[in-house]
Amino acid sequence: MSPAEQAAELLAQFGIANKGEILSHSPIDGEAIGRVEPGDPDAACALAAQAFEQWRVVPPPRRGELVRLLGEELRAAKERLAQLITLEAGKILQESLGEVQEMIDICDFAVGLSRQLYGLTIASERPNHRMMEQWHPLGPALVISAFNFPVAVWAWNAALALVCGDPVIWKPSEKTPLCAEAVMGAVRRALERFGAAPEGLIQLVQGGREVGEALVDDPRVALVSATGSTAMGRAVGPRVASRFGRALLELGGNNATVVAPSADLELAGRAILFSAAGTAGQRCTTLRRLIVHESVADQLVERLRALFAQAKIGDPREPGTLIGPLIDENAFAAMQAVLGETIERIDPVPGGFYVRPAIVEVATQESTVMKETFAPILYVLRFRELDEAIDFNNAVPQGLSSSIFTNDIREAERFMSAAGSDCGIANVNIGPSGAEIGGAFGGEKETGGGRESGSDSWRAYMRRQTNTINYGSGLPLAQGIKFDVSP
Ligand code: UN1
Repeated sequence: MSPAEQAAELLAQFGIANKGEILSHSPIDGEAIGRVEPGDPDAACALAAQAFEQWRVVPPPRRGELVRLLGEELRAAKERLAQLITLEAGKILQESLGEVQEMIDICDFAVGLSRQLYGLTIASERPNHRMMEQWHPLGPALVISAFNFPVAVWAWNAALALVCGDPVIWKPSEKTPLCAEAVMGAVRRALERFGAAPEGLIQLVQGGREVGEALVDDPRVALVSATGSTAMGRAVGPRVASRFGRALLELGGNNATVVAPSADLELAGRAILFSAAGTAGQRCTTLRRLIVHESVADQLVERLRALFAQAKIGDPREPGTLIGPLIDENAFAAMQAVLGETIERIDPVPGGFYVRPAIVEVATQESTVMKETFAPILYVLRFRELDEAIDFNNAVPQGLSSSIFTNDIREAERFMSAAGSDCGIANVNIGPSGAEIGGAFGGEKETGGGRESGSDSWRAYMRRQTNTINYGSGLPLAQGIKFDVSP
């Protein structure tokens, strides 16, 4: 079945209207697979602001019930939603299933969290005083998501925002509008079963840059959580800051893996294949730089060349395919700009941009090595001392993810220490990609500093209030200040 035929079937099953000005294409063969209507940013913000008035006073565990129902709907839709992700984003079905599972996992996490939005009690320096902090809902949260994780990153944000008491507005990538429509089908079913949720609690606003900018600039949007390129973040961050809104940015990565002499090279090889070539090199956590000890470099690179040559590239719907197409011609052009004539294009399905992942040995890190090219290019760099490897790891402007392969506990600990990797994620004996939802996800420097998903990332979706309560009859002042009129 062609992607267009399969999409028509899936859209009918999801009850998606399939009309409007915005056209979606499948990277599998480049053909159009559906249409959606552009949204109205102003109307969405007005409705979200109204919804906030009601939702913020719903008890958090009750808010969690809505997210629990959403998790159930996603479980029921998992297979079909994964098929649509594969059609529209081009990732292999295994990875699409994993993406939907990531949504289900964060729903489960958020349900538990809905009873654990803890504040502190704090020792007061004053007699008969008590201090505490409370976490209150923040306001409407805007989620800007990228094509490469067309639904999971929305779920990370939406599940947390909803239990935290914030309405959600979603501006998905223009490249993956249908996946968003399908998720909204699950959202609608969950809302129906839930019953009394305010209108406009969860909204989808389709559109391009102007729509995104109008939403980002709207003062009714309390939090802008944006995932995408560093260029996008550079535009969004200052706009939000200029109106004193809150921004949560998850931007580009330029992730490295260090392979030390004691590493299990078989394990490292398999992990590197997944991290560097999986999702056709289009994850923000994709491994882009391999920093390998000179004593094992030849052996590892030879093994990787063999693995990269064996990996089946083709239609991501077919079992056995490990690498699907690049998202579009621009992605191919960006890869070609780096590799020139050496780029290996293959043609399993006419109309799509399919490439063999490339291994490029470099002596130093400069020009394109310092940049994130959203395509499967693995630069290989050799080192002698661990300190040098850590310096290489940290020398790029981005700071998302990193990992080390070693069986030496001192090396592993040094890599994770304050003087080690400067990234938001630092792993041992696994690659830099494929994080679980339980940890905080995000990174430093040009990656934007935001943290999403697990741990205490929920705090970004709430406002903190510090309370001091005097239960005595005196009025002692903080810092022992005396301030009174004499009797
Ligand atoms: C992204 O590419 O924007 O850790 C997110 C990972 C995935 C999420 C990637 N769980 O690779």
